[in-house]
This record gives sequence, C-alpha cells and structure tokens, in this order.
Amino acid sequence: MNKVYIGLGSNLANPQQQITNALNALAELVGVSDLQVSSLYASKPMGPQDQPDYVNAVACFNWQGEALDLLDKLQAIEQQHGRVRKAERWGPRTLDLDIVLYGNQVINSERLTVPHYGMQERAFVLYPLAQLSPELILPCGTKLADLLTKVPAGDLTIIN
Ligand code: PH2
Ligand code: MG
Ligand code: MG
Repeated sequence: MNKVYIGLGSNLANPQQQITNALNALAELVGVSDLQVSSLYASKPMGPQDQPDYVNAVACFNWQGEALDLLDKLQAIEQQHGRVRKAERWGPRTLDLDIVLYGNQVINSERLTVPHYGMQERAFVLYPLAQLSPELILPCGTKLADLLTKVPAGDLTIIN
C-alpha cells in the first residue's frame, strides 16, 4: 500500500464540476482508501495565457496496487471526462490528473515520472498539498514547508 497524492486540474467545460466529478470517480476506484481532498483553488494559467483560469485541487489516498495500474485508472477517468490530448504544451484541458507523489518512491519510467517534474515550482500544487500534509518531506529530503517560502501563492484563491 502506498500513500499517493494526485494533482487535479481543469479549465474547460465547468472546471469546478469536472474536479468534483473526478473526485467522486477516484473515491469509487477499487484500491483507493482513506481519500482526503484539499480545498478547490482558482488560478491564472501557467503557460499560454490565452486560455481560461484553472481550478486545481490535490487528493491523497492509500493505493493498493501498482503505480502503472493507478496511472491507467487516472487516464481512463481523464478520457471518461472528455479529455482530448493535444500537442500544445500546457494547453487547456477538461481534466488533468497527475500523480504528484507515490509514497516515498522515485519513479522514472517511460510512462511515469514521480515526483511530478513541476511540483516544486507550482503554487497550485504546493499550497493544496500543504493543506493536506503540512509536514510533508519529499523523497529528495526537501521539506514542503521550505518550498512554500520560495514559491509565492500569487493569485491562487480558495474557491471552496
Ligand atoms: N496545468 C497545466 C498548464 N497550466 N495552470 C494552472 N493554473 N493550473 C494547472 O493545473 C495547469 C496550468 C498543464 O498541466
Ligand atoms: Mg498537469
Ligand atoms: Mg497530466
């Protein structure tokens, strides 16, 4: 069993509802227990600015299974919620589910990089994460609390 943290994001087709639906889908997955969820946050897009604001959250649960099985399940939920994969980097999406942390493991495989490569710089990941686990220490030994002092919350706003 591994304690995993998932970053959720959406900026199309009623983002708040997308996140809520995705959280419900996560809660129903076989292999998921003890689901906890941060507040929902709104922020300006990182990357191309000609896209709507995002809604983000972080969920944490115990996962009974393999990391790649979880990735398959997350991608299936993305598809079921209308995700269309586009070439544009950091472009708009109905639903994005990223494995941010997978226990204390470092995974560098073709399909999966954990910890998530951008998490240390992204306020919309770090602040919701800290809401769930303020004392968290990353596999590399970095304290989440130290990252928070370096990454300003910026325009990140709790919406519920
Ligand atoms: N996700 C992206 C690109 N830009 N900006 C915000 N605010 N939140 C996101 O989740 C996000 C983004 C691609 O994954
Ligand atoms: Mg992402
Ligand atoms: Mg993704």
